[in-house]
Amino acid sequence: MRVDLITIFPEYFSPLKLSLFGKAQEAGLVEVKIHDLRSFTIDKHKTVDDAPYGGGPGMVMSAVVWGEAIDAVLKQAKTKPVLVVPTPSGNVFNQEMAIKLASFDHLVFINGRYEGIDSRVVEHYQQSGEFSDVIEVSIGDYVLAGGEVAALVILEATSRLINGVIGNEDSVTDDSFAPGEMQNLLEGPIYTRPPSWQGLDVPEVLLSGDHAKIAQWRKDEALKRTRKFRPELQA
Ligand code: 6GU
Repeated sequence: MRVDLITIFPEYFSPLKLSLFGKAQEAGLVEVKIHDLRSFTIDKHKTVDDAPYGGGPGMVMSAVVWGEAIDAVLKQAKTKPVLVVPTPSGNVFNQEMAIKLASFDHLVFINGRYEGIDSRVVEHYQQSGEFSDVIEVSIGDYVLAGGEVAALVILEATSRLINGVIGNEDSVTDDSFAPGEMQNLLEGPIYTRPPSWQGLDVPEVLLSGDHAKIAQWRKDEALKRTRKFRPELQA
């Protein structure tokens, strides 16, 4: 997968060098390019924003500058990419969306700050046909200062679903929210050695070696936890 990230804060994406995502890049499974939005400005102050039409607080990011940056990324594209637009006013991100994003071979993230990006940017690229899809996505019901952290969240959830990125494929299929047996169940408690710690013992059943009984116990515990924290998932 190829990922382009456009931002006024390229340093926000330095964690992508680490851990699974870093290894995925070294292994050639993911190729990431970070672009500084300011390098596409034309004035000497490198302005990326302006006051909102109609008044109101804050500043709006310029469609002109974003258009230049996005067109430059499109020129380098080998296949039609998907445009991902992190915004608190998008669809709420979930595992199903992560699975969908993991199936594409090129994602372009445009990461706005301030009050957001001039709405004509999304409208234009929805119409132009240069992207196979334009996806506006929120990571939850709260407001961040910009899209960068949301893009990191989306990329972490997405990249671990790409074949070869995770060593143990089972840990993907056993995920809470993953389609299958455990869909709509939160994962229950987990333990490793020692068998007793601070007076707390690992549940007997996990030491029994009875795999059917263990699977049933895990399902029961998952159900208990789901009823406690996320009853709406069961409905
Ligand atoms: Cl994607 N962006 C911003 N700025 N705030 C958010 C968000 C995204 N998702 C939730 N809050």
